[in-house]
Amino acid sequence: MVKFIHAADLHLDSPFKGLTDLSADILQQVKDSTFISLEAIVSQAIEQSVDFVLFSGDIYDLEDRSIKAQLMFQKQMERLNDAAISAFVIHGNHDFVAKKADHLSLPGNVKVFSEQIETLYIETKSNETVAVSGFSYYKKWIEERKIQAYPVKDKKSDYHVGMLHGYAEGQQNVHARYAPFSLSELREKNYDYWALGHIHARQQLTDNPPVYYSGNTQGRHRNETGEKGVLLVSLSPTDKEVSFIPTAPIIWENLRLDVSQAKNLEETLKLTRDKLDMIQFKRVIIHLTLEVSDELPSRTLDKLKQKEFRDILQSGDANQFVYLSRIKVTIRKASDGSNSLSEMYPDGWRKAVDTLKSKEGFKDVTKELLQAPPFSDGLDEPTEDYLSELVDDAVELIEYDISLNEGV
Ligand SMILES: [Mn+2]
Repeated sequence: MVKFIHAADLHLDSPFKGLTDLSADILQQVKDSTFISLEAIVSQAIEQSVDFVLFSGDIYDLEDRSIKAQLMFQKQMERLNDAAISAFVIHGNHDFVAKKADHLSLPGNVKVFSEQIETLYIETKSNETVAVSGFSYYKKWIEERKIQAYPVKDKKSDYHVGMLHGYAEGQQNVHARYAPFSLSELREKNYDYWALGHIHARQQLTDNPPVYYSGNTQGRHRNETGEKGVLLVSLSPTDKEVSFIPTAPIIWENLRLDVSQAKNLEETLKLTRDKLDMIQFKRVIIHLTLEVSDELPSRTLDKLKQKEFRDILQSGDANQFVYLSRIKVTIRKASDGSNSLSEMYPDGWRKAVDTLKSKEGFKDVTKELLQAPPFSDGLDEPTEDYLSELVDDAVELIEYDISLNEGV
């Protein structure tokens, strides 16, 4: 049997910009979170007594690796070395190996793959041989299908594992510049496991052979929600087992709370607090959408939108906290919705919203506005995330919320 940990996309020393109103100790906890997750991964590897750990790319957030991140990785690899556990590392598009790079050294148990696809061998505790194939990025973009140069399964080894930082066809096409591959190309290699990196949402692509993105090890913003960690993999000639181990100290969530039973400020506050108290995670950053009653007085609505309301709902210290990165207030319709565009024209409405959320559609609709001053000079193109949020806000306004901006 071979037992290993599959980790990817650690993004060590991610900057976590924009969390400006966090208290200093919580902010420090957030900034340390990628390191704390790595420490937890190594502790798990030792506790589970694995044969090796795979790091499938984007270990560092930037190719210009911060000294702090290098020191931390070095220290954790030394812990593995002391426990006689090997580590295999490929570098990805974020931490590609730059020309004339001058990096801190790593202990002898760590094997870093080069630019060319290589196959390295390791013997397990039960004296079986495992072949591991992979390559590291030496530039940001790799358009060629590197998968084609991977060798087929080495028959002399008991197991063959592939490491690949790249984009599986069928995912969003913005990733096409990242060593693209198809599932059938992976299958042709006849490996026993594929340890993928690059996509930050944990997912299994197929069962036979087991092909997984382990996802990143710590969420970094509101689009990287839920528990994050690594996969623990055991393979034997007759069995395969893959299980998730959470290692991220901080969880990001998008939470929608229906507090429309509340008819005044006091009830709204109490109900929101009660619901936030039910959150199980120890340290959580929440993008909160509050669905409130359309019977709430508009002055109350204004209060809910003030920073003060957000401040009193937040609690905790670095060890345990609920932090609200944003509260969006939306009015839940009590009426029959007969005036609602989305109910009168469901298909057309959905189509309009989707069109607006695409970059081209948005450009087209806003071109007259944005091509005139002051917007015409040097306004950055909106990110997909920002665009989507902007359109959501517009939808809320059109559908429910005209009263929201009263008195602002
Ligand atoms: Mn990544």
